[in-house]
Amino acid sequence: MATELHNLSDYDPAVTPSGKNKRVGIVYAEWNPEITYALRDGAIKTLIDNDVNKEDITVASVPGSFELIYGAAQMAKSKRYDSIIAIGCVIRGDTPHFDYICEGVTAGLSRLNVEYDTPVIFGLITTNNLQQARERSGGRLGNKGDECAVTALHMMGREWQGSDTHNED
Ligand code: DLZ
Repeated sequence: MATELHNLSDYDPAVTPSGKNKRVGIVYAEWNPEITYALRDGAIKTLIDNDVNKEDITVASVPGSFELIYGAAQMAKSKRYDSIIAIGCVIRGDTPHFDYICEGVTAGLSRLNVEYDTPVIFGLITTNNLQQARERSGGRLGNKGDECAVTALHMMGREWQGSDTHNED
């Protein structure tokens, strides 16, 4: 989450795993395009900056954030990706059923993380107004797309069945 002390675009390249030979699917919502296009472009740039080949990034759009669940599920079922980033933006002031959409997308994407072997990264911005969304999509608080890309790199770079995740103590 962005705070006054944490910029979404800040990360330490020294501890960020390389994305070499990794394949990433990005699904983004066309609703609030000013925001979601900026998030999408931030994610792509950060992946490429960290060695993911441009050809190994597949980008698909869906009409609104609710459809991110279906889009991400199709990508997960294909088994073609090492990680999937789902990007959307829901603005409370413009959305009478804000809570239903946010809860639906959160529950749907969470479920995919349990049902499939591909990590799905949560790139849904939920804000009270457009200004807050702008601040998180390349503005004052950085770009959540960057944060999602770095999170994907970490999730793809870990060894889940090996000793890496086991603390001997
Ligand atoms: C319908 C709707 C509304 C009112 N607001 C948003 C929004 O702020 N952000 C977003 O991504 N999508 C919105 N949608 C569209 C829904 O996500 C979905 O596409 C429709 O309800 C059709 O399933």
